[in-house]
Amino acid sequence: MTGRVTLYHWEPNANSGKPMLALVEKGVSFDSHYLDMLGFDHHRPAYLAINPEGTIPAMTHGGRVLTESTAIMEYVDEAFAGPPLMPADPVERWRVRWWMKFMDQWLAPSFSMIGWSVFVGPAMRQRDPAEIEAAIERIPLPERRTSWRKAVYGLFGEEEMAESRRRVALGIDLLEAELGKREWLASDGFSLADINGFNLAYGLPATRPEAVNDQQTPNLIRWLRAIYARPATRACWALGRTDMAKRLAVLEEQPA
Ligand SMILES: N[C@@H](CCC(=O)N[C@@H](CS)C(=O)NCC(=O)O)C(=O)O
Repeated sequence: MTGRVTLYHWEPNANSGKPMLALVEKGVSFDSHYLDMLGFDHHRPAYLAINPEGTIPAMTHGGRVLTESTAIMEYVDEAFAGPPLMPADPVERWRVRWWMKFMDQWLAPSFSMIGWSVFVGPAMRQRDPAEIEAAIERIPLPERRTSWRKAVYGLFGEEEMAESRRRVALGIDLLEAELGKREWLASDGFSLADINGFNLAYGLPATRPEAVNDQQTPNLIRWLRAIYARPATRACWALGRTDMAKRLAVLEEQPA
């Protein structure tokens, strides 16, 4: 399959950052189409014509439209030349997929709930309530409308927030233990599991310095620094337009 690649993405972060980093690691040139998520760009007709669900990211390759960030990464790895981002060994491939499923299904929603509650919600409450409510009404997926309302009106329950905090703490412990076993998360080579995990965890040394630091989580910090040092990661994070990307600056510091 030939044809231009266009990636519709927000900040290099979470689901948007996954296919971004996979494309750059593979050396695939692509048109970057930045969507301002807090400006509701992804709910406008021009983007809904590409992804009717109105979630980010999406990628077009020639006439194909691809959605779902992890599935897009696997497509990128298989459809293009460049360094392989999946190991050859079946057990290591299983481990990559185990980690990606665990992160996508179990851990990322908890990171997301905390992020939406402490970042998206307060940012939205600075704006005109009528404008925000009209924007929420235009969201195609009912479950996303619910999440936006919970974030904007501060409706995340204490129980669900506590469960999210528990999962993030457990996720940190599991990553630290796994990264004590080998250089990269799922195999001896850099893989899609590392791209996935970095997009989830890169902000932790800045946002949770008491839990993620050289003393308590040396393996996790070593791994984050190693990924941040890769030219592809630098190139990707340079595409960020908000202050979110600045959280990476902590990774410039070397252990004392
Ligand atoms: N499972 C999808 C989730 C996509 C998703 O929910 N993306 C978030 C951004 S990380 C989004 O579009 N949020 C904005 C919204 O729901 O309006 C994937 O991995 O691509």
